[in-house]
Amino acid sequence: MKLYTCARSRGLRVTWAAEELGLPLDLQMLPFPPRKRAPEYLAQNPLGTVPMLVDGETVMTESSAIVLYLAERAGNTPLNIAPGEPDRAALLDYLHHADATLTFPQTVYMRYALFEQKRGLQEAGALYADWFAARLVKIETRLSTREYLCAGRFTIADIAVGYALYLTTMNGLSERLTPNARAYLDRLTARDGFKRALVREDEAATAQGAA
Ligand SMILES: N[C@@H](CCC(=O)N[C@@H](CS)C(=O)NCC(=O)O)C(=O)O
Repeated sequence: MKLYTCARSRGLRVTWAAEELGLPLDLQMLPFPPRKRAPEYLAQNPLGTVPMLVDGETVMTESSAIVLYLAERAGNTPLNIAPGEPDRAALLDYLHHADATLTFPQTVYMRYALFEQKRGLQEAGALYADWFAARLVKIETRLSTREYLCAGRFTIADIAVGYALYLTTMNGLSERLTPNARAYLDRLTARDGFKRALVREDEAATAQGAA
């Protein structure tokens, strides 16, 4: 399986899941943003986004869906929750919540408040930072009685949501994290699998000239 990605992008969900699952992944590192710095990538992925997983005829461009695909490919793993098992619906819910509700507003904030300041839309960016902070309520409440989001154990839902929280450490929004979310992020980033994923991405990016 080939993963086209940029270090620390949403592709980190996939690199991290592969480490936790013990699955081999051929990392193809790209400079960020690929649409500007690796335009030849558009021939493979017209969106220009990362990550993109290529597994034979299978091509996927949604990080949370790729993580579920890897868990299913790994077979019987405690990182997944099988159909019919309690919290299966919660797993699906948090896999989508991770990107649609917790990552998306941060990307709007980053675009308008940090990257494109000349367009005069910083206020819109700041409003999306507030929007993100308000949306933390769902995991903050859930984590008040749990260490992990689903099934009383670490699962791919934690990888998907964990990346959304980790993103705050790179974009300046970590001060907005609520207490349970912050403690949860600390637990997740202390995992060996997470640390190995960071090192793998950095080493591959350096070796492939995409740092
Ligand atoms: N919903 C997609 C979003 C993919 C995405 O937008 N990735 C960002 C990096 S985190 C990207 O490629 N940005 C570059 C661009 O939009 O040109 C996912 O979860 O994988």
